[in-house]
Amino acid sequence: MPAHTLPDPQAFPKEFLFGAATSAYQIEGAVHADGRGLSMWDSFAHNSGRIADGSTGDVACDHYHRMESDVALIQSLGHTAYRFSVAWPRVLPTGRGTVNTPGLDFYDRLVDQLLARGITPYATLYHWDLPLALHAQGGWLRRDTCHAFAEFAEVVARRLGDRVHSYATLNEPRCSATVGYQEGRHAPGLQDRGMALQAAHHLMLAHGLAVPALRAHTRTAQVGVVLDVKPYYAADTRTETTHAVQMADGVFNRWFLDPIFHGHYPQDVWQAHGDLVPVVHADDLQTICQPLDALGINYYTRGHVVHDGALPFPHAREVPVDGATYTTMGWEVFPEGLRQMLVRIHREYAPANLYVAENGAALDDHVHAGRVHDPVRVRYLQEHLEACAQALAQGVPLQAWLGWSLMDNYEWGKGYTQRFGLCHVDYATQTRTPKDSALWLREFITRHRAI
Ligand code: IFM
Repeated sequence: MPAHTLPDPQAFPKEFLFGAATSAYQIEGAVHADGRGLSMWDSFAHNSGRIADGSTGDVACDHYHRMESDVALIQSLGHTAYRFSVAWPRVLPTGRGTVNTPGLDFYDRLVDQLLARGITPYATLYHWDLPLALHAQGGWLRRDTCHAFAEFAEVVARRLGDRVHSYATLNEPRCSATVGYQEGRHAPGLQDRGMALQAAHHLMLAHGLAVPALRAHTRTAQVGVVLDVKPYYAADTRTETTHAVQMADGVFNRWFLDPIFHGHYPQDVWQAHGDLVPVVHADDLQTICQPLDALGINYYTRGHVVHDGALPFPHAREVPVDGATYTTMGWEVFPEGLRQMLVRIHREYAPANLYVAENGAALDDHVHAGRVHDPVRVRYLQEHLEACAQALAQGVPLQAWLGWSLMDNYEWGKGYTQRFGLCHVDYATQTRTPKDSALWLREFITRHRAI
């Protein structure tokens, strides 16, 4: 990519949508309000001792009580789309059975508010808040959880129907499975690769079962899934490193893309997992491989790796890149990777539509005299939107770009230590302050709408 080219609004089709994304547990708070049940994240945040600042999502951004003003904020930022997630335990407090009407009403009102303000709703059904009661019965290690998820999907689609433009069954099944069941940094905090592979399989099966459940109650809404993707690059020329790059790509990207779009697991990685491969029933891959209307991808950074035999499979150690910019997550800013992943996914998996469901940077932001100067994020947005424009020019059917995140929020195992928002949140007062990046984005969207 040429050094820092400003994106041209005209490079995006007229109907292209720009907005931001959030997820329920990260912003809603109100964990005991109106009959909400507990999720495994409530339990993990309170009891695991593994949250960097010891915090929980009990209050978060208090969005549950501030939804109307937050939607007004979204409109004031010029956004034309908004991606949120539906908290499963708010709708079905124990995971299945009786619907908690006030919980479902909340999302009904949210969708109405968005539509009334001309903002296109994108809804994700599972952004990691598995009902605690289901977790207690085995969670994603238990096959029956997949069927419970399909029931939940049906409940939501029955109520929200075609008012939602685009449904995603899952957000980042890779992260749910790997970080939650293998690395132990996220709920449920387990550290077992075999369990992670079984959880990943069940998550994808849940996706496959939920797709027809969503379609049964919608006519025009898009149905799809959101995957986190990351391109891998070799940091040296050793053959072992080339192999580690291939395996890391297989574990992160192909393990999910191949079953969902091609109906099979990648054979090279399947063999490398040996005895740890998941239990797969006869029709599972057929169920997982549903025709989809759209794929959302979450893109943040790349992996720049060398082979390191001392590390667990895929033996890939991330090494720093001289001169690169890093966010406070320690993630390299690498916009070219977004263009490459969009083009590659279009060519190898050919989803009917693509959208960037998350893309953003955590930085050390502060409010000074009512302003938040975040030049690194402004540039991050400019460069990643330019990457999207280039992907469009290469024929990628990209429909929307959604930044992560609308506002600073609960960054899971890192608590409130990371600020990803376009809007700064003062957690003591719940004041939202649009950062310079949000103002730049508003200007960009305004110029696009004027086309
Ligand atoms: O905050 C998360 C989000 O919940 C899922 N995708 C990555 C983001 C940043 O880590």
